[in-house]
Amino acid sequence: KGDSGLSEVNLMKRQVTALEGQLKALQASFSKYQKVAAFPGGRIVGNKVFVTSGYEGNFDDLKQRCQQAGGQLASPRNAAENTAVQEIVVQYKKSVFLGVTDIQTEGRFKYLNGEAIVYSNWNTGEPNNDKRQENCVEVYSNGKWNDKSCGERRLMLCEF
Ligand code: 293
Ligand code: CA
Repeated sequence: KGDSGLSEVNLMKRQVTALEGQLKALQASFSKYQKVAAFPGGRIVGNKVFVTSGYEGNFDDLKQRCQQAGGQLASPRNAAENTAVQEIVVQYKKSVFLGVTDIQTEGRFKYLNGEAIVYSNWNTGEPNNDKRQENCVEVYSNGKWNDKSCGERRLMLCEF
């Protein structure tokens, strides 16, 4: 019986470590769903949740507020995610700013982490950089994208 007690302790230590990992993942997942449950404008698409509080502001303001909340501005990476964004635009009757800009290099739209966009849904004739001052992206109620001045105020939509 000498070292069997010790190995049982080691086994339990491993089980505790495994449970700690599972608990951490569960807590992260739960905190996302809590955010959706807290606001009427939440959408769940796969692993991602989109949440708005109804707040409106310019791009820098919205970007900072999503970050502060532990998320980032909505950055739809496929048609299903874009449809979820569109539904929220329709529900609130307000267009949103995406976490997509060509601030760094005109005409090259990127996510906020600097990655080139992998999906887009530009309206016909967009992006047109109207008056050479449109580096942000808004979403219309038909789900189509328009580049727009970052100084405009739009609905805040964060993703987690
Ligand atoms: C121009 C031409 C319009 C277009 C508009 C937007 C502004 O006024 O057709 O809808 O620009 O691109 O962001
Ligand atoms: Ca435009």
